Amino acid sequence: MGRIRIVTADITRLKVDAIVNAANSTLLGGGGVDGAIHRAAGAELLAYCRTLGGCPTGEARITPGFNLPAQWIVGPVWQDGDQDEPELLRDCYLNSFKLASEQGCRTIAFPAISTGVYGYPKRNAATEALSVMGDWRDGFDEITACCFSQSDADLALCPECLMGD
Ligand code: AR6
Repeated sequence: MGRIRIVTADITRLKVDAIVNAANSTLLGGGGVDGAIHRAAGAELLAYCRTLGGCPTGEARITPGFNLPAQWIVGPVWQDGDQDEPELLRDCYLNSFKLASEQGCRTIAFPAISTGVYGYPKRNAATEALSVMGDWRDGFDEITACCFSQSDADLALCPECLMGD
């Protein structure tokens, strides 16, 4: 069974088989982690994404990493908690795991999907993320939950999140 680690880092710097993006449904770039990944991967990534025709919320698409190993994912837009957001967020993680595993990836890193521009409450998002990660431990050597600040990492380490309450 692989380990799950919670780190504070810039996801574009991690040496893993696949990194997951939190893109918008066009896949044509944005701010936040999406912008950072496009800058680090280079212009070839945007050219490749133009051929994909977008990606609906909850689904995932995979691309070569170009200057880094990158996989793409769309996070759900948080509305009021009553629009299937938890299911859609779980689908984001689930479909990313499926694609990465089909490609033979053994290590994978996720940002905190939907918790920035999309406004998904961070603690709820961490609970969902860590729960799906737990379901996929057998298929990977290492799953990294990549937080962008120490306070986000502390939040993900709270007992409620780790126990999936
Ligand atoms: N490494 C790791 N995490 C990061 C990095 C980084 N380099 N940069 C930001 N984060 P967001 P969303 C964290 O807004 O909420 C884009 O414009 C950040 O602190 O990037 O899913 C897309 O194009 C936060 O915790 O993604 C979409 O339009 C987390 O990554 C929209 O934003 C996600 O924040 C998607 O919104």
